[in-house]
Amino acid sequence: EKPLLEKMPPDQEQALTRDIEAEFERLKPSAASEDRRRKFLDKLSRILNEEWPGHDTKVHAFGSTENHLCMNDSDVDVCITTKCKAIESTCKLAAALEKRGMERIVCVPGAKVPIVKIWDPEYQVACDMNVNSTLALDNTRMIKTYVEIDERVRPLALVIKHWTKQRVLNNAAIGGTLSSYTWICMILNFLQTREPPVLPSLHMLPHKKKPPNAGVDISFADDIETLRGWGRDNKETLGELLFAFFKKYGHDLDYEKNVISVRAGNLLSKEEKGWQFLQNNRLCVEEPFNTGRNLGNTADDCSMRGIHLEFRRAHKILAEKGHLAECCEQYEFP
Ligand code: 3AT
Ligand code: MG
Repeated sequence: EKPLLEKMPPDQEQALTRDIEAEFERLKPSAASEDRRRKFLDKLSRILNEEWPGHDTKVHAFGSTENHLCMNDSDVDVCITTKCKAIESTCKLAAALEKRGMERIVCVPGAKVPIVKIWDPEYQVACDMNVNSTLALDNTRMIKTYVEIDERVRPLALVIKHWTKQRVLNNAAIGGTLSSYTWICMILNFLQTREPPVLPSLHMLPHKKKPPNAGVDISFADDIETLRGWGRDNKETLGELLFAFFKKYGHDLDYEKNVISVRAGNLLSKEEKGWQFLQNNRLCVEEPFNTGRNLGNTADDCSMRGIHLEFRRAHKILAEKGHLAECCEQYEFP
């Protein structure tokens, strides 16, 4: 075997950086798509307040609609806050939404966080909604803050997200792979561990304590004005970063030992977390707020082997030819 390529040749790296910038322009949601999402959110709020007036019901978007990592086909994640008991019963909520013209309604009342899934034919958006489960609003605020710190984060993360979708590595629920949220934590931790780092750990920087949400500490440094440009000592280009991302997860990371921790801004060991014997612990990614949870546990050993091979495939393509398009080619099922 040839020795591993540490860095791309400069001309190849510059071409890759240009390809990432161009791909980012293509992936960014259009103004029309942003507009459809906003109109959908207004309509949902109107429906809920007409059906059940006087309960101080509000509609909050979270996930990619809010964290700057939205793509044209992303769903809209919504948290409804309300004092209304009927809305809290997800099945009554689902029935009301059906009456008002929503389609493809799925009600998941028994889940850890009960949700209703709908499709709005008018604005052509899919939406997952929960009621009064606001913790995701806080982790969304964290992702958004990280994305705003350095202007390389958004294009890099969107291109990697596109790669995960093209290679069928982005389906925690049925595919046994990883959710976008898990992928984003892996990207952020990669940027936190560059030398010098592109991103800090917002949990480790000094910050004001906030009151806990459902018993969980939700405070972290979030004053974007003082954080912007924090990573300017790192001069790596988008091409260098993407190449290094695939190299790290394809070749350098010791999956036996390490836990990826955005909270710590570093790698921790499975031993110090007491995670040596968890189920599906091949990939360990600490949830930054519920730190006892491993976001990587949606992938079993078999699908982790597949994901690992995909990192190596991407690294090899970039090392040999540097072609982003080939790297992101749609996976062909055998
Ligand atoms: P897409 O553009 O929809 O692929 P996304 O950022 O919206 O990306 P998801 O739809 O997977 O990501 O998840 C929506 C949000 O739900 C992201 C995060 O705020 C929250 N979330 C998802 N999974 C978890 C989890 N395991 N623990 C806590 N929060 C989670
Ligand atoms: Mg989403």
